[in-house]
Amino acid sequence: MRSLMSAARVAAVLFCALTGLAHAETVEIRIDNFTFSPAEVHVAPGTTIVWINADDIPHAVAANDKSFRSKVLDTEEKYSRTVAGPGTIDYFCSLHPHMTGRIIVDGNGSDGAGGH
Ligand SMILES: [Cu+2]
Repeated sequence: MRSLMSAARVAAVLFCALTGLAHAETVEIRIDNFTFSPAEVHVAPGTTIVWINADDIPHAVAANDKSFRSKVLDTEEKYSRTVAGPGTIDYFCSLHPHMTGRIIVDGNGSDGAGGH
């Protein structure tokens, strides 16, 4: 009994350590009025991007380089994608190609990456 309890405790601590290491950040991009908002985001590697269709018509998300493509999202539907990077990911709405957005995945060291 006692060993079972401590095993559970170790598992819990391990879980915390792992999630901490993963640095799981989430960035939301809302789709509204034929616009990705914000249209350009700067994120750290490992960030999960969540697109939410807040428009009353369907939209979809597709990478220019075809690395990902969502299904058609109805109102309030979501699509998420974790980006590795570093690099720039340009994407568009496959139903309305004039809708475009950009994800810039910055390197780990934040110094020098931003600048003014
Ligand atoms: Cu669209």
